[in-house]
Amino acid sequence: MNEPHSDDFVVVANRLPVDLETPADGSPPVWRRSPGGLVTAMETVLRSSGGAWVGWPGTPDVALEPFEEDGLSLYPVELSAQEVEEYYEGFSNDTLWPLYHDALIPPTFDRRWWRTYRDVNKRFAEAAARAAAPGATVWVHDYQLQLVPRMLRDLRPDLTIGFFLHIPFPPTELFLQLPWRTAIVDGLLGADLVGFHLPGGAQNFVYLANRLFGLPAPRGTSSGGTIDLGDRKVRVGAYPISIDSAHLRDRSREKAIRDRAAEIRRDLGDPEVMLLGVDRLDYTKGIDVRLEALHELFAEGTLDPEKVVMVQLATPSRERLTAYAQLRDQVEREVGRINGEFARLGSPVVHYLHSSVDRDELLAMYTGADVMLVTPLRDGMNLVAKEFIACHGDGSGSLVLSEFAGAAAELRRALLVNPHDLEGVKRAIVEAIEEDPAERMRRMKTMHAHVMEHDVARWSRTFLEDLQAASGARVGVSGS
Ligand code: ADQ
Repeated sequence: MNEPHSDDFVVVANRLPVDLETPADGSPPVWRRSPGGLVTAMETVLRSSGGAWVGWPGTPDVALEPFEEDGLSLYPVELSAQEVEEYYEGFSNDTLWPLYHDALIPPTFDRRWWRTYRDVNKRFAEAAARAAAPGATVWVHDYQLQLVPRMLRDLRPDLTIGFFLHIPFPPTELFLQLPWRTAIVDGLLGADLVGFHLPGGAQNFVYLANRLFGLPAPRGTSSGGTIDLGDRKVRVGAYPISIDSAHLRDRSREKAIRDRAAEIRRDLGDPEVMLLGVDRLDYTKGIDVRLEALHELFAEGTLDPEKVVMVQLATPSRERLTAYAQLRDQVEREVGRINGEFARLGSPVVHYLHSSVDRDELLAMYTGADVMLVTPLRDGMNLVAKEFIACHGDGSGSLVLSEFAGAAAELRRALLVNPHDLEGVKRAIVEAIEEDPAERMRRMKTMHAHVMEHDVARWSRTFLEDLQAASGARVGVSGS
């Protein structure tokens, strides 16, 4: 078999960093960078350290041998169309995703989906076991793979295993609704270190492990601690993820990006204020909230549609799920309503793109925008907020940020809003536009300095150092 050699460092995630796409014109399949925050973050980490990546190539029913790509060993995991429907669209995105995001829509509890989730997690664990060299470090990611740490430990007790959750870990009362709650917590406890974005998530997990397994009170601090399983210890902690800040800052200063930013503003009709939203089209992101606020501000005459323009980028996401199709209709109706009432011929007030844009175009949009609107009802971190800040090293620009995004714990100088409080969101948008320029610059400079210092390299370094320490402690305890 033409397998790459096994690796000392292995990332396991639902998706590979590249997706296999089959063009409609019948030409051969091509690899494209896959979307989302996890790939953005981990690709930066792995490209600098080397290693292997285990994941699904994004197309059902394709069996691929492991292969090398740009210095990385990629181990594709095959999923059938039915598994994609039950493990990915079903249990991951229609059970866990809503449950972990405050049950914004009711989670579906389906026993068949659960069985498929378990089977697919087993397949990922087996692939990771094949990819990992003796004594290797394996870093498992996200809500789709919460059973993998335990399954992998059973297969390969020699490994150091870390797990990081990219979405919020829910309040315990919500988590306890899950019929398979004990199996999920047990799955995670297979890791040496379980990481969350925020201390609150870590605390909830520690409490649940304690309650579901009747373990002794955990030792530790308010941001996590150590769970003692008797024969083994599991460390739990908070690791707020970030971005490749210096890279984005430097790129945003390049002439080509700045020229494109100016050109975008010209194309928008040289508005006095450019508002920007950038999201996957997801009901957690509060796209409807900001559109409703904007509609009311125009209707009341607080904002002038001749002077203020909004751009909303919405990456297509999970389109086969009903809640996502309904959200798309709702957002598009609201965009149509605002433009119908306030636009002039040839000059829309809201420019809405239901597509992904390439990285340079995105940087130009961030650089050119005056106000970034990040209003999720719940979000693990939200990298978009940090990306916007990285592109405003000159101190320009304002960030309106939901208190319910993980990023709000760090970006305290943003204009923080409760997205459920429409009047508050409206006030923050007006404040962002009318704020004293010196105060605006102080806010942005403070946030920019924070994002520069707390970048994704620091995030992964801290996690991996703690993982090594946790695994050292495990070996010490078990004597193996
Ligand atoms: P996501 O929910 O995908 O991530 P986010 O953190 O904002 O959300 O990351 C989205 C990424 O996709 C960003 O890098 C952004 O630049 C990019 N993107 C979004 N829309 C785009 C568009 N139209 N065109 C091009 N690029 C676009 C999950 C969690 C988050 C958590 C991350 C990382 O839901 O809470 O911050 O993982 O842990």
